Amino acid sequence: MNPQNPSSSITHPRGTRARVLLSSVFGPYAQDDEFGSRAINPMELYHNQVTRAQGAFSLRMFHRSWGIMMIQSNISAPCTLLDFPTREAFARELTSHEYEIVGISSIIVNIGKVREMCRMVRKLSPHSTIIVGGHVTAIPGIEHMVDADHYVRGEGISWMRRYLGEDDSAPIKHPAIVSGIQTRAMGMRLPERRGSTAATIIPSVGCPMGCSFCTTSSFFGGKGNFHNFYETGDELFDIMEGFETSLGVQTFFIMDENFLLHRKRALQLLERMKAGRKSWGMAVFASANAIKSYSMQELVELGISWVWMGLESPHSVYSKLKGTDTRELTHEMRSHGIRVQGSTIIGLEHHTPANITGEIEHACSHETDFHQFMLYTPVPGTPLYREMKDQGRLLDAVDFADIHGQFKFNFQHAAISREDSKRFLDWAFWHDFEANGPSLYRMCQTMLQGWRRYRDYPDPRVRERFEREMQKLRTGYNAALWAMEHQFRSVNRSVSEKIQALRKEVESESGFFARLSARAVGPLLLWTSRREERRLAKGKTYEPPTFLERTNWAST
Ligand code: B12
Ligand code: SF4
Repeated sequence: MNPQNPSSSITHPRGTRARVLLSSVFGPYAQDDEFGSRAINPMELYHNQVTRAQGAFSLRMFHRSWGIMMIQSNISAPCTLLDFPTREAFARELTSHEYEIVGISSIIVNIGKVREMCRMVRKLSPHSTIIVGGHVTAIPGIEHMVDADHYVRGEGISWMRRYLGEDDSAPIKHPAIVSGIQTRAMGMRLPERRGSTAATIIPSVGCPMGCSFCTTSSFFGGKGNFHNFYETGDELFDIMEGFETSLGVQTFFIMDENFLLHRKRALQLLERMKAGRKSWGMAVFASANAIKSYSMQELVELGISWVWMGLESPHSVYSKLKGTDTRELTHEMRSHGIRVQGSTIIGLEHHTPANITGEIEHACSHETDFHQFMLYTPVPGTPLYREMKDQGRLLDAVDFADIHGQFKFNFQHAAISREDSKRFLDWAFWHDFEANGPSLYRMCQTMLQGWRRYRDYPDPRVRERFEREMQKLRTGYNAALWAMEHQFRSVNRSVSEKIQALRKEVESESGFFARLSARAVGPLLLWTSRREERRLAKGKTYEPPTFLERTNWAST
């Protein structure tokens, strides 16, 4: 029995014959409502917490609920997966089939929706057993807040397998996941061609570094612990090669909190990629000290094209940053064609109204391609939360729906008020945009630097990857640069001039076709961007579509 989950030794009487419905919480999401949706908390990654101040230039896309996709792929019971349902779609599914088990996946902010979904199940499908899983179960006392039968903390595939009487140590089958859906930028939906979007690979959950505020680390066991789905580079290689064929992809979004920390696995993957002549690209999360344990050549040959890295402040105490100058590291990675997504925490213990603008300016001076800002937030389940609770510093009246790091403090900060926390956060996003320009432009800068450096590299896999990126720069991205340059003329002349200089560099490297693309498509993108700005000003929001997928399902 797993001590985190006292219910982990229980099995369902029908075992794998039980019908299972797995669902994410219902939408719409980007609106204020009584179930805990918030307009500032859309179901989007970039527009929620990275490029949200960048208007029409914000990168917009949705991501499926990978946790329940993983569970569905690894159980042999008949199973329906409902992703991003409306309340009506959830009710319809509950009444149109008999489900013995209903599993609801949620994070903390959406507890109000979990409560409502449990109420609906009790009413519409009273014989179903309700299982709640995902980060929401880290809320202390959740058993008294929602009406479910089991609350699954931590890793869910093995729990569900045990519950259905299956072998919980069987190899993990990775579902085919297209990482982003309905991507938009500059008022245009990007075409969803086969292979054009990266595939998501989930090698593990959790992170052994155990930073005190980190919710994913603590949820999967905290310091020193994590859960590996795939131990070796060989296993990862086989999965990636499979998706190269089935999805037609050459890029992968590696959803692992600290992929590069597992050096042996990463280097084994590199060996296989070299032997198999794979010109793959990879977007990864990694801490600065893990990145520093590789040479730039190793990173580039491994296909690392995008790194999400915590920057924090020069005075931070986290061991993942020890001895690393993150500004220098960012600059170096970009000069090797690796896009950097920095992540900065606003409202650390040492921040004061007097020093915080300086710290934000320092963060922006990294000139990352993308920059996430988050409020320092004690989230239920983390060591930081327990510390704040013991010190009596948690603010009682804060709704769980507002504890996500993009609104206001949920604790008493020594020097910064709750109201000011939001002002500083908003200023950080604005300042990064104002000082460094649109992320789309910054990405183009990095891509050009990478191509210039590696176009003649001896390893053809590397040359090919940068050539693929350059091909995008010569065409669509160059047109986007033209549009950004023109849009910024009246907004910020110096940013406009920088974009123009980059466009000219791209054109001098690429000649006629890049110029043609800029002149032919650029004006269209300028028009769609301006139209998008007007739509956004009127309150336009985007919602993900609903997905319904059945497995092991008898057709009658
Ligand atoms: C992809 C992602 C998203 C996607 C949405 C995905 C979706 N469809 O819901 C986007 C980008 C839109 C998003 C948005 C947000 N997210 Co988010 N997101 C992630 C991310 C990066 C990956 C999730 C994932 O797939 N992990 C891998 C899978 C395998 O793990 P898993 O989901 O935890 O599932 C496992 C277990 O939890 C369990 N399980 C899960 N569900 C169920 C259900 C059952 C029945 C059972 C038995 C078990 C079970 O089993 C699974 C396998 O082990 C995580 C970070 C992370 N590393 O996990 C953050 C994370 C989940 N997000 C988080 C947050 C806070 C947000 C936002 C509020 C943005 C913000 N301000 O940070 C918004 C909320 C949007 C909204 N309105 O709901 C937090 C949650 C914190 C918490 N404790 O609740 C996380 C942990 C990031 C972080 N470190 O702060 N997010
Ligand atoms: S290094 Fe990153 S993922 Fe790991 S515990 Fe710290 S914040 Fe979390």
